[in-house]
Amino acid sequence: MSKHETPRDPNEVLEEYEETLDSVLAEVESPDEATTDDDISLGLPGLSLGRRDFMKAGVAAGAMGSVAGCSALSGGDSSAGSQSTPSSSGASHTVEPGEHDEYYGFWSGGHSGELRVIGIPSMRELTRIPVFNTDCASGYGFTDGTQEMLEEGGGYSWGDNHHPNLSETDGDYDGEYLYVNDKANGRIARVNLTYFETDAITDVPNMQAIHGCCVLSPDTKYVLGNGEFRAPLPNDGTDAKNPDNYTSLFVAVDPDSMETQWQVKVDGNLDIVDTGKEGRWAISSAYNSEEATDIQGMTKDDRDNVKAFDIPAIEQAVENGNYEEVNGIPVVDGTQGSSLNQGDRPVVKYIPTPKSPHCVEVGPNGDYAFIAGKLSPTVTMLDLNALADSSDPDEVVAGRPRVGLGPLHTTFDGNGHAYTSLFIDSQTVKWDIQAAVEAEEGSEDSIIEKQDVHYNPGHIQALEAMTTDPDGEWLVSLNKLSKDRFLPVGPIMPDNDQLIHIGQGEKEMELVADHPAYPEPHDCVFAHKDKIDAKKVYDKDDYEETYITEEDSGVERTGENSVHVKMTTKRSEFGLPDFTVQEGDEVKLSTTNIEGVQDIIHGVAIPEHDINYAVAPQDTREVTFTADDPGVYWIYCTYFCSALHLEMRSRMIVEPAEG
Ligand code: K7E
Ligand code: CUA
Repeated sequence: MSKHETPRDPNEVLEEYEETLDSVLAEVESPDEATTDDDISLGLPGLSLGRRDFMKAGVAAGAMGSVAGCSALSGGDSSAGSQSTPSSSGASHTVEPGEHDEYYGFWSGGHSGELRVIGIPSMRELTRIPVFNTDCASGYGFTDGTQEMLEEGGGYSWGDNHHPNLSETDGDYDGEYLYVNDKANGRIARVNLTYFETDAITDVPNMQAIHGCCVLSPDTKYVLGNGEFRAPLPNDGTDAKNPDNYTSLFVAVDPDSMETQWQVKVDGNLDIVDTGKEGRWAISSAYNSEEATDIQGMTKDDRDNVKAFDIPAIEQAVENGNYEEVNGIPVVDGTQGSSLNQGDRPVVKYIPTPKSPHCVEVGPNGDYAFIAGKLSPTVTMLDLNALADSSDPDEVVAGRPRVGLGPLHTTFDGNGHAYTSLFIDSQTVKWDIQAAVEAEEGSEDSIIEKQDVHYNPGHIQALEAMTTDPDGEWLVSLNKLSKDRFLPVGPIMPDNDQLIHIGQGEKEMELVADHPAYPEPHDCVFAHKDKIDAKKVYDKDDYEETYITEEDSGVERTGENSVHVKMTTKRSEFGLPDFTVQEGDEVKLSTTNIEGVQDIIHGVAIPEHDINYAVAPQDTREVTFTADDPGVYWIYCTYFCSALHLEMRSRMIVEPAEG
């Protein structure tokens, strides 16, 4: 029986809530976490709150639940487990066997380095796309083209992807590409959405961590990246011990050539970035305006400077030659003291905002940028239309509702509502955008309801919320901790992605599903299925590789110590039953899958040579390796392709070198 059919007694829930609160308080009272007797740290570095504040916040949330009889009590109950619950509003996220989901969801995979494609609303994982990692199932990072791409993209074996972004035309997704950052090594990658494969990786010069990443709306003129870590420029050992001379950079990468176009250096750290809808403003959140190197220093001040990058003004500066070239890249000076920031068209505007603010999301019509306070319980709304004439906070701040503790990210339903994740409160708060503009700063008047999530959410994302026309209906809360929600699987627990029904904003939020996620998604983005045209069979015209026919199969000696082996794959044989090379030969092996039928994949595995890769219908893949040791090596197919799959084999015979 579902919890919805037997709603719980609100008093019982309140009591339970108080108990949880007590145990949280007991936890944070341990001496190394408490800053003073009266202040408690809540697990978020640098944050301390008066205990009474915290009690108030907790009780208020509980009380709100009981008054509204809202889903925080019925649907958000922690015993829902890893199953989905039938929805009391009739919203179903079930997708029947054989049916397709309505939306593609693209999840960043954090330090796993991959992307995951998840169907919405079923939350079924459809595939994974290796980006900064290697993947032995597909052969990504092992085949010639992909290995080179990773090598030229810095040669790292891992990356930390946070922010997936879909390419746009006229402010809407065009289904062509997805761009994602590597926070670890300062890279930006591109994924081709025709074949769902990574096709470019750019190792951006002069930058260590690229954290925030977005495309410039409305037509993807640039892929923009935020340098989070301050470092000397150039970082060549000079001035290494003098943090006063460190700097943070903002970068623009060309979406077609994937080449770095220009950078802007700024004061303080950059964090997350999003753009307005008119191609002029890129807004970056920021922390560490203090320019410190330790946590106490970074969180000292009450305000940090959000930066508004004026893209056409920056382009003008580059065109006028107002830059310094560092490692081949034009770097424009956007620091506060820069001459480029003194006139009436500064390249960067600095807007003081409380406190170590984390996210920036620009709302659907491009009027406001929403900047969540992280260490302040507020969201600051910047009026993008007022920005051209002023950067005075009194003139450009359109609203500042008090939403709850630890606000991190905001998303939209397209019907005037904003939804903000509350890391510390473990809630999603829904609020009215216009009401927040009309209310006093710090007022809670705009808040409509709060939904408990489990636990500690980072990003939240509603359907197509980053376009000019969001679709509403579903929202996903990407919760960092799952604690007790799933069967224990050892100490490294999954995250918990929760699906929340929001309708068109007219309904109460309703939690409908829990989905464990392998570490560690940060963000996701959704596109309606009609906007993406994924091919099921390769089109050989899209690739330069030589297509190999059955007649081409054979061994060609290309040098004294090198051979080119060509062979086809089809059910259930390789084009060569065996082939012979000499010890020490460099072997280039090209394989074409000549099948024209969808979903018939063949794998090419060569034992003891560290080789396995997939060849999809009409695709050609190549590997190059050295045949070091004489002997017989069975080559076998790793995709179960037919009833005679086990028999699908070839032999590589390596003859001993003479003498
Ligand atoms: Cu995790 Cu967008 Cu990198 Cu916020 S970021 S949570
Ligand atoms: Cu081809 Cu199995």
